[in-house]
Amino acid sequence: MGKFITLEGIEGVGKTSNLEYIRNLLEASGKHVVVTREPGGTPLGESLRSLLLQHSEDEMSADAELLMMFAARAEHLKKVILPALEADKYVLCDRFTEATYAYQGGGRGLDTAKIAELENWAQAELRPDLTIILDAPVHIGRERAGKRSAPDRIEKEEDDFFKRVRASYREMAEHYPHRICLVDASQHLENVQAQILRQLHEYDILHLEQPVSL
Ligand code: Z5A
Repeated sequence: MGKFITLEGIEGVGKTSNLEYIRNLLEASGKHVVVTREPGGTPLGESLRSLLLQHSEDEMSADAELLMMFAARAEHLKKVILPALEADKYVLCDRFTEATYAYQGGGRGLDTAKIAELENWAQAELRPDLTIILDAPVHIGRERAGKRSAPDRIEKEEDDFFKRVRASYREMAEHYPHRICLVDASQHLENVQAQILRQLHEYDILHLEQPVSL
């Protein structure tokens, strides 16, 4: 089996920027890497992503949002993630189920037991080998994201929503330290990358010849 690495955090914290950095590190160490994202990663998943993120006159219910995230995920697992892991590849995914706990659980207030049921159904035993949560205060993420593009349906939420999302991510890192780590993403990019490199080493994803110092 390959390894499954996911990147998480509130909007604008630098997931896209750091995904490329991790891909380069893994490829330089000879791994076959599949980079993908959620919601998305398959034709059906990308169609669901458009439905989930576009604005509409008719407000989407939180339950419909949750189920669409898992519909996209079930397709993604079957068509992309599991075949790649079975072929000993490294799967690097921009968001996964921890985003559902943070956004639909923390942000929308849905019962996390419902999310856990769907997680067990869609994924069985599968959990990421490592989830890196890029953590930064909401105003920093929003400021960075705002410079880049117009907000989508979820990005339109108030700051309080994103504060709950962030709190939920931080709780997950506390509860599952064996597979989830927190990186301080409020720092300069080089510093964030140095922290990521150290975590990849500590979680046994990457074997470095030289020790890394921050
Ligand atoms: N969602 C959900 O609700 N439930 C789920 O189960 C899943 C997802 C899977 C789509 O996510 C939405 O789906 C998301 C959660 C929801 N909605 N929200 N919010 P997405 O990942 O596609 O989109 P996003 O969260 O909006 O990410 P983003 O805006 O693309 O941000 P990012 O990838 O983390 O950041 P970035 O593009 O790499 O960086 C933003 C800017 O900051 C850019 O100009 C960088 O050059 C700059 N940057 C990055 N790092 C730094 C540092 N360290 N210093 C200074 N500037 C920096």
